[in-house]
Amino acid sequence: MKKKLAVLLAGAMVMASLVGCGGGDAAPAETSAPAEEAPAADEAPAADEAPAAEEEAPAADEAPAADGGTISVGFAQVGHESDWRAANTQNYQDAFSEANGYELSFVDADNDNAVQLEAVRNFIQQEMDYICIAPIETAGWDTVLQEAQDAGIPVLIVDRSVDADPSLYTTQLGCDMVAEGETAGNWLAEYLDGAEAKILVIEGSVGASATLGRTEGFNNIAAQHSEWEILDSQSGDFTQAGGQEVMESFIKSYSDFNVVVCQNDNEAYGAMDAMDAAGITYGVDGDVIIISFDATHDGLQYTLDGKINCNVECNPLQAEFAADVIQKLEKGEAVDAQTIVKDEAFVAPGITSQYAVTMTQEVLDGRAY
Ligand code: GYE
Repeated sequence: MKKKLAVLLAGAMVMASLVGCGGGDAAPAETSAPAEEAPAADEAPAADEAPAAEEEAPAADEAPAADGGTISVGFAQVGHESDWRAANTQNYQDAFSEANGYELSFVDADNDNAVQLEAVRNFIQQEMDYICIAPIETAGWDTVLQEAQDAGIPVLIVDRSVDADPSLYTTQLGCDMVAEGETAGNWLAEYLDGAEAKILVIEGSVGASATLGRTEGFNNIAAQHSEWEILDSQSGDFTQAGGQEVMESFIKSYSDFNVVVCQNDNEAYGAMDAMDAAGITYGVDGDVIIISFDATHDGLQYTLDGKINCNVECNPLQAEFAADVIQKLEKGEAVDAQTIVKDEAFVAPGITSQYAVTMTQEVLDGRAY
């Protein structure tokens, strides 16, 4: 519908968003979006028609395309590995509804890189107005991003990040995974207060920015603590079954550990099952400290119950930020090269921390996902 206009805006907006960010570490944008042909008169954004700029992300029921047409969006989602992912998918389906003026083509790539790449290529072939990619892995995106750019389709990298040249996509939005890992490490240092730690890490999916960032952030803090030892670090693939399997194998290999770091809540549920079966106690009254990430509703219930000591949030409700970017592009406004979705951390009752909020029933009641 809005193809030609979107094509023309894409190049200009990448430039503008980088300027808006003061350059950052993003590579200089090129005037890369191929100008196809001049827009027909009825497609040109008339200034007096453009809605006023919004300070905040538009409400979900905000009016859609500036020209009144439906906006087609292809979303290549990671999969359905976790509760976090389910909440994220639902959030996109709600925000990019027909009622809101969108036609959303949703593909669940089931954690398979080839399926995800093919989905993006199909979106390009179908001439979607916009493409959102939640990249399974950081690597391997240059070629297909170039193809999208050659086709003049703006790409939003959402949730996770890629290691491709930033000039190949319009914007990236998501949580700061390194900061999350550092929060976990800082909290642990504060809690242990100089005591020894023998740490087991259940990582997320191999090659995912969520895994790489949380690992890097936690390791940054661990490097400052000679009294800490990371005994092992294995992928549980962000699933409950994966978390359980890795924990079972850790229990066979290590008899002496006092911290388990699970890189998402579902892995923590699996790890708790494995420890229950082995008679190992955990949480505020147990022998093993559990750190988790995501802070989904169930994860926070375990935190409130004192089973998970510290749960570092990653907010899955990110679609409004993506919709805001698309609405800005539709109106010819600049967009930021990157949007960081803010996180908090939560600790079990009885713990007070400068890095985290102490859990209460009220906090849990306010958590919809
Ligand atoms: O932590 C995990 C999900 O990329 C932040 O992916 C996301 C992670 C999230 O499977 O539960």
